[in-house]
Amino acid sequence: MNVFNIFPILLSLNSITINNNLVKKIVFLLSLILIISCKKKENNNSDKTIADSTEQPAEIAKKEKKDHQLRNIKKAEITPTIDGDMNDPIWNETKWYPMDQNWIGEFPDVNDFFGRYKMTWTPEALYILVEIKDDVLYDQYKDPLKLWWDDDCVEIFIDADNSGGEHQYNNNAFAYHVALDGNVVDLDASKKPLLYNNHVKMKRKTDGDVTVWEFEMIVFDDTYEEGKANDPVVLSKDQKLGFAIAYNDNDASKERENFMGSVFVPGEDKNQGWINADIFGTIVLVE
Ligand SMILES: [Ca+2]
Ligand SMILES: [Ca+2]
Ligand SMILES: [Ca+2]
Ligand SMILES: [Ca+2]
Repeated sequence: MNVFNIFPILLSLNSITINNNLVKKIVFLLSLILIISCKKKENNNSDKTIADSTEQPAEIAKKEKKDHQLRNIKKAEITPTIDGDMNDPIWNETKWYPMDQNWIGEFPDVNDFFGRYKMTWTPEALYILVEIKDDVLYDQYKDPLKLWWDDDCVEIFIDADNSGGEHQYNNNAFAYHVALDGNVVDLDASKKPLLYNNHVKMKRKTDGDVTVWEFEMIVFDDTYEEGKANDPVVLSKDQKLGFAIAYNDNDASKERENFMGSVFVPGEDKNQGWINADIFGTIVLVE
């Protein structure tokens, strides 16, 4: 019942029987309720005004990478020797992670491909040990800058500030393709492939169908400019980086037969690592 409709009723009651003082008290009480309810309404409105004024337009708000496959990476007290041997102390203390995500091609059987890796760090670099079982090592193009992804190669994805986002023709992140002969290739800002052999050092040893690849990777962030003097990122405890690793396997075909990665990629198109750093996992450097 509307409060205003009560007043005439009360007044008519007054003229008939009810004590005048009592009516005054009731009117006072109802007025008080009316004032309080109006005040409350006012406050609600002012709250909404504040909320509206602080809302940012969607395009201004920075889109942040959502961390996934969050993993702690242990520091090496003794820097591993890059020689393709896994007898360094740190490799005995760290666990294997699988390269079991089918990014391109049919899921390979264990004789065709099996891959796993370990990681560690020092302030100077990231170190990666990769063990690959691949029946045929294939290097059809001797020119390292020709269709480099169609030869057997390990591809290492690194995003120094874990920003995620697009990195196809910029240095927001890197996708280093490391070939059997140790050449390191990625696309640069001019949309051309470049050798980055001074970013990643690799030695490998093959025994039968198993190859041990050992990497030392110096990390550069998005301020990197080709041809200029660039300071590498000094790695430190609690630092977060975007990371993924994959293997392009070709045994005798014109194009790569499959591409096996370390991280699940949602959606139909799994071959996104070379463009989109959002799909990288997140590593945290610990001591
Ligand atoms: Ca070693
Ligand atoms: Ca194979
Ligand atoms: Ca970045
Ligand atoms: Ca192969």
